[in-house]
Amino acid sequence: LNPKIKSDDTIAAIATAPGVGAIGIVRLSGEDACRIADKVFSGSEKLSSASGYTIHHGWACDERGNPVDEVLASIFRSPNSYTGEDVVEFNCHGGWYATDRLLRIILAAGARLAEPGEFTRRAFLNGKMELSQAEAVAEIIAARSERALELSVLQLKGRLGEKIREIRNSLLELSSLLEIDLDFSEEDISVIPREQVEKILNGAAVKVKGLLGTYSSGQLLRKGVRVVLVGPPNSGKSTLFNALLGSDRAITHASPGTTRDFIEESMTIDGVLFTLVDTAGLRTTNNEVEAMGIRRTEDEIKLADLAIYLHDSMDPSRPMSIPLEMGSNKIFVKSKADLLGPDAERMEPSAGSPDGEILVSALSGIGIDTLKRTLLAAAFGTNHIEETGSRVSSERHAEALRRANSSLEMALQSVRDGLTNEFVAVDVRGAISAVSEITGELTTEDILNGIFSKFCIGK
Ligand SMILES: Nc1nc2c(ncn2[C@@H]2O[C@H](COP(=O)(O)OP(=O)(O)OP(=O)(O)O)[C@@H](O)[C@H]2O)c(=O)[nH]1
Ligand SMILES: [Mg+2]
Repeated sequence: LNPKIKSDDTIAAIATAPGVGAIGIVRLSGEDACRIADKVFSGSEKLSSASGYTIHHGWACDERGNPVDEVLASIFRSPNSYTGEDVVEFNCHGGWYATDRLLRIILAAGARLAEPGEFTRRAFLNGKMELSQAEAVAEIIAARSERALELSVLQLKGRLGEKIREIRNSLLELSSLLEIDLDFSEEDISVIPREQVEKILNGAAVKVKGLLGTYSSGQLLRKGVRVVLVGPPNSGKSTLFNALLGSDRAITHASPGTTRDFIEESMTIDGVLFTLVDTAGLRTTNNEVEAMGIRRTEDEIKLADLAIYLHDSMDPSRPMSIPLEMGSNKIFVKSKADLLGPDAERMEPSAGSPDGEILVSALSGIGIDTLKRTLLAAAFGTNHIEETGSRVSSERHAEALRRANSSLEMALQSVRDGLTNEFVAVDVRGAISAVSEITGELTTEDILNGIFSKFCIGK
């Protein structure tokens, strides 16, 4: 089932982002990496005879010997490289053209353009890293906040893998005990007492559930928290949006119905990425364009992780009633607190007060910090961030853990129902397969394609 498909091709790709920059990197990996590199490299020494962990200065030249760029070639020898194969990394000049030109002469010299993620896929297939670590590489590249980076780095260091291996090892042990037990079943001896089976199963189930419990916060830390600002026209949504971002991004105006389309921008609070969405004010309108904007607001509420409902402090009408199905997590804000006079500051309720409104003034800044703290608390609970440690942050891992969990539940049920070990063993094997998919002890071509196709070329 484990298609350790190895391709003999030597692959090449640009590893740096296109655009103006000091250095560009083109890398090669495969058996012929040094030989192909030598065809384009002219320096004092042949790269084919260079040893690993050495750097060589020279010129990259095209097939007619014309210099293309001045380069440094770093040599990594199998198995001590990222992919486990021979790797050559050319540092050339960055920019729009130089790196591209170097890649083209390398391809002309016999390398094949790498598929997205193919370097990392080879690293996994050659046993350089677990599958969850390979995924962490892509997550580090995609990280857009300190917390997202932190989480991915922990995964790259193998923290998640360690926990998965713990679970897997205990279940493998149990599985082999159950197998032995099956061999003796004719003779009516039990090698392993039922209580012990139950204890091991419970232990694994607790760990699996523990990991699953970290998923919602893990996912929010990785992807960021989407927060939509909602309220009647003129309640100050756009002004608050700007105040939270600290920039004059959205148009604000005294006339209601200013914002028509939604606008989104990102910010961080405490290293966590938040995407704020400013929307068209909700009201009944005959204006077709405004009505279209309002429909988009309703869509945005459904998409968001959190919704801030604004109510103008000066507005005598009752705060808008919110349809139940809209947005799971709501924060209520009384806007324009400065208009309430000098007492407003004293009236500010503490963060997270149950269904209390937070008094905020986008103009004077009253309540902005409270609102930020409330956003963090609403997304993660009050002591979320203090507890560090690895979390499950990918749907693929969560889905595998859910399967492991239900297999363990079924195994436990079989034990409680007094069924024979045969039944227990089947579900234990199911749970082992599920957790093995996370680290990649068990994998399929489909799983690998799903993971690596999302990578960028050159990684
Ligand atoms: N005094 C005071 N005025 C505010 C405050 N926030 C917004 N306003 C004013 O209220 C008016 C409406 O503000 P916007 O931010 O455009 O309101 P909105 O909710 O985005 O309105 P629509 O886009 O029309 O739905 C503007 O004249 C703002 O200057 C505040 O904190 N204090
Ligand atoms: Mg607006």
